[in-house]
Amino acid sequence: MVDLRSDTVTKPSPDMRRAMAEAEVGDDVLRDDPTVIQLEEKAAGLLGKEASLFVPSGTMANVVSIRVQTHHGDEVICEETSHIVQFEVAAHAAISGVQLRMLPGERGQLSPEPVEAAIRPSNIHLPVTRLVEVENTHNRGSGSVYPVSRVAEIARIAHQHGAGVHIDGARLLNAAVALGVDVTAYTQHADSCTLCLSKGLGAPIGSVVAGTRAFVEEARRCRKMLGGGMRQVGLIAAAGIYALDHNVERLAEDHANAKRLAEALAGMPGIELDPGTVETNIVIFGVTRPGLTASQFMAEMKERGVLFFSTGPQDCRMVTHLDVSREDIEDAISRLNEFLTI
Ligand code: TLP
Repeated sequence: MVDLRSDTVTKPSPDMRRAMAEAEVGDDVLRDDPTVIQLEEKAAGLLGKEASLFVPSGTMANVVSIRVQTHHGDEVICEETSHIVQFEVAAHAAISGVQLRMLPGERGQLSPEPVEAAIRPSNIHLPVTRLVEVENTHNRGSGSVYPVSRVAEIARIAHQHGAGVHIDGARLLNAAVALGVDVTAYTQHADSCTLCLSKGLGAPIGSVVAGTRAFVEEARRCRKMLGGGMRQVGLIAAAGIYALDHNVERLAEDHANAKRLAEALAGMPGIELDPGTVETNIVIFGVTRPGLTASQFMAEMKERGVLFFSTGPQDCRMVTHLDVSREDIEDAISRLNEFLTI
């Protein structure tokens, strides 16, 4: 099976498992786990922030970030296909009581002018625009990478109007590697940012959320409130440290594999795809063969050993990651070709 469902499907390598087995641990709710502290310091340094917090998932990272920086009844500006809107079980309405103000974007990206136009003036009838959220890379935007200048301009506008900026950086290192920039080129503009260790970086569990020391202390209380206070979790944090030490630069291989896959798919009958849109490790394409839906295509290819998800009635997503080699990609390409050229 070539598993292209998500970069979340990676399994810890033998070396990563060894690091986990050998981790020093303690009760992290009591701040006694040296491995978690090491991971949090390392991630804060990487992201150029005062502090960071280890959380179980990217969803919880977004939840605590938004909860800490908003009040019930506030508004959060975001792009309409962003993960916080589509795939977080309405957590931000349910837990933070915020209204998401969804703006249309281009391949998932907000533009500065509509953000500025959407910021609410002070008026007794209106909610307060408290936060602007940016997702980079953008999942449904087929892994699109924000230009650094665009994030800087959006943040300048938000801050000028008294709103904060949150980056959903589940795949932020993919963006940094794709552009060949330091990740702080983005994070310096954000009040809070997340990073998933369990996606392209290959750890089995976990994300970090970073910001000022005061923000992270509040985020820690919020994590506890949500039941996310973990005990001897250095076992898992060790995988995160291993991932940051070994699996960042190699994201470029995933990007090259996604590009190869996209270029091959674009030439197959019944597929609509501009390979120019593939900047990182996510390939989203249309299925145009008459009578074939995306879910039928998915089921047919599962039979033939290639796994991926449909993302709409006629759209599919394939994601490359460190458990998929170039040979696996070539193998998937020939199986896809075989089916589509029948
Ligand atoms: N994305 C997953 C699914 O939830 C769709 C995937 O397979 O791509 N932000 C972004 C941009 C994400 O893509 C995801 C996960 C999250 C946050 C949430 O992370 P987890 O799954 O750890 O809660």
